[in-house]
Amino acid sequence: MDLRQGIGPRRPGKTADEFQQDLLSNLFYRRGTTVESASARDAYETLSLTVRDRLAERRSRTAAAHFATNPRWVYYLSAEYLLGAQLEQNLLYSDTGDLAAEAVKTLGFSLEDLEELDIEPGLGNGGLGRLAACLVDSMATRDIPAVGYGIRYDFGIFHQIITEEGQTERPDDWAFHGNPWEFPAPDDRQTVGFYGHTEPIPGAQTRKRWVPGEIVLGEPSHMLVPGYGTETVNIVRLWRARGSEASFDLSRFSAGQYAEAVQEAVRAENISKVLYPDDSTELGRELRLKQQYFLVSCSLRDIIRRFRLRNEGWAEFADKTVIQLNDTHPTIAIAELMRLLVDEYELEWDEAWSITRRTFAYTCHTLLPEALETWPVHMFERLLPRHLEIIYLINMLFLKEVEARFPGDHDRVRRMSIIGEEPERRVRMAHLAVVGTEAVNGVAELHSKLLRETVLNDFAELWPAKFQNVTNGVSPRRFVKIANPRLSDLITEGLGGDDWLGDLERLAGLEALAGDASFLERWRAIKRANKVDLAAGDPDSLTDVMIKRFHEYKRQQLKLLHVIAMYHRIRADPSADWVPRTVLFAGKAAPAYHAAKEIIRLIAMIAARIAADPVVSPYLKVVFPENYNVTLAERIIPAADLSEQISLAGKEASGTGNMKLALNGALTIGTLDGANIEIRARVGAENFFLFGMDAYQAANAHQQGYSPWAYYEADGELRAALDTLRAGTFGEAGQRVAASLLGRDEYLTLADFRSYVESQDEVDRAWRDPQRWARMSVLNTAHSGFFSSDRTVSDYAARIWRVAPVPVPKEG
Ligand code: HBZ
Repeated sequence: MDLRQGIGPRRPGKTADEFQQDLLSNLFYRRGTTVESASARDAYETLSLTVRDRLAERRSRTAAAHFATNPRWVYYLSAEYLLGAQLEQNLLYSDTGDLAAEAVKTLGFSLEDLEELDIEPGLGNGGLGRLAACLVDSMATRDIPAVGYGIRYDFGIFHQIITEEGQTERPDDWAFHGNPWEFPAPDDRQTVGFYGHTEPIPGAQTRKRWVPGEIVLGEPSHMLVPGYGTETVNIVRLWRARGSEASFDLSRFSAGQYAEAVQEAVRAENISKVLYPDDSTELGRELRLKQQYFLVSCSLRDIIRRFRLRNEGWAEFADKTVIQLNDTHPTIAIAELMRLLVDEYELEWDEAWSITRRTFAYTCHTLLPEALETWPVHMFERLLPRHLEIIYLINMLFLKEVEARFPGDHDRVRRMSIIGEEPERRVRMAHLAVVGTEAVNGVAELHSKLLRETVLNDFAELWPAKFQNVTNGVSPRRFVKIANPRLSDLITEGLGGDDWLGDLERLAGLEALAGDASFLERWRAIKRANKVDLAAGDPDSLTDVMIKRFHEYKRQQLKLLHVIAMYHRIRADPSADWVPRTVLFAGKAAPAYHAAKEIIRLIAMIAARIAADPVVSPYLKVVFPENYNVTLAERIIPAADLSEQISLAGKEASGTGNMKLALNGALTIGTLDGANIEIRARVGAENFFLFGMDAYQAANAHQQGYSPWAYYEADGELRAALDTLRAGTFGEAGQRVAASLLGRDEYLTLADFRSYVESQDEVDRAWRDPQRWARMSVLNTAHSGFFSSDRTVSDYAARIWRVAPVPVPKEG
């Protein structure tokens, strides 16, 4: 007899009264305070717990359904997650927004007051980290049994401060006040080794014993990831490094050596102390490799533990498990799984390799050669001696395969090796990722094509079927419904229901309204109201936004040349009928990326100069709201008229900001790069401002003797803009940016300038006809349904993961 039959936790109620009661109970019993003395933070924490309980109930049913089904699981391994603020999302996903708004009034606060206190776990740098968050949202929404694994950094992406001097950084102690959304799971902690040496095992061939020199504990906690319009609640499990009990040296402490007593524990805890703030430039620091292995080692043991709950042996492991590697950061997992299977579980090499290869899949997010991770062999050997041996063996067997297919092609063998020899021996993580997985995907059509044709060309020739495309997407819940409630209401009204939030292609129904003058009028009024809320500039001006990380390939400097050209034009003819613009930049630069920080400094200078100029400032304003993050993006995107997607063609893998902006009715000015191409194909060339060379022209330019000076000489407006910078009108920052553009101009900014300015003139012409602009805006939203991350997840599920949804029964 099941003693628990009929017994279980009291389920959170659905009525307003029950919500209210739960809120008060949580205030008394979990927060330990009273209505009379509750602070705003008490109220926020209490509300969060009350909402969390509703999701936790669904979580328990999800776990039961998954356990009963023993399904194939998706494990998403990512060093970064930019989850965004949690309260509004969880209110929406638990359908308790109205109940909560009523209930918190009894504590003396409004829901808006409490949302202000909601923190953002900034555990990522940019697009790659936010994509991970959108994908876990959509996996839950599509009822896919999945766990996201990551690192619980104590300090997330730095807090950015903008002054006239440019960017300064402050640490981001995001969980300083605690994190009510997190469940610690100390019983599932794991032990991770580093350093040390390997020993042969008598009689064994490939098996070895690894004796680590340092032991660190990984302690997990998880955050709930609810699906929208479904019962599923998945989790993101984040690991935090801890010293073991033995790492505290009591004898030293007793001798008064306090710092020495804790030094080992501090060393251990440093592993999850801080997120590396670089995107796409590798520093090659040992601590980063340590972080990567820490994530991988904890997660793989957890995955195996979970597999073992329902399965025996290894025969079914690869059928029940797919592990998606979010870029190369977790790629050491391939060697780690081999080590576990061969050394610890004593499988034969070939069997272990067959399991490993069938288990993993790899997503590449870049084309920049400097962003392809490699590690010095000597560092690898010191930190992970056994893994290096395993990689050598993988490589030897792999290169034999290459030789057999291409006899005598030694150059190809050298190019494809997992170990690069020049200028020093390094482990090429992307090669390991391709060799050790079943599928490799790029993140937009052009990107996947260029991967096959360029950086991974040799591999694509060897294994053409392995290479796939899965175009990125974004969560319509966070980036339309939550970010832009006014537009969401109008869309729901226009489409006669809110089904579009779970089936974004339904937005196409808006096309029928694009000719309806009163609908267009309301559409415009919403954009204006969103601009008033943002309060960045005159709400009647054209709000022109460039929001993304600062990187030379993204070409914020091209936008600046256009700003300077506008400045000159207005000064030359102040009484002409100029289209007023508010140019908004937001984004962070890696603290060590000097050229990018110089561009930020220059923006700050130009913004101040224009603001002080009575002739120009009525028509042109440059603003730079500091500390761009998911929360700020949710305020800017709904207010944008124009979306700047102006990277040099062939450099931006996909972009996802481009999708968020188009979905919110911004028109794109962009190059034929990344997902811009797919956006343009869907919204229509007539509703997209295209400029610039294509990826093939760009790839050949330098080889064909590209000279920035030739463009300088030939184009008077460009020359005037550059001369202003060179003259020091905008300080040393301006001079340095000009010197870089007239030096090598790596990203062909000058070559695309004229075409960009002409396209911007076209933007002005379109803006002068408000009806036309509004129509184009509606059509952008209407035809961006493809860019839902729900669709992205369905593509992964069908083409790469081969997983089926597991529906979770409703409360019964
Ligand atoms: O991934 C971005 C791409 O630049 C962007 O085009 C794409 O849309 C997005 C999602 O696929 N890549 C990144 O965001 N990369 C990183 O953040 C990064 C972080 C640490 C690294 C390297 C890259 O060491």
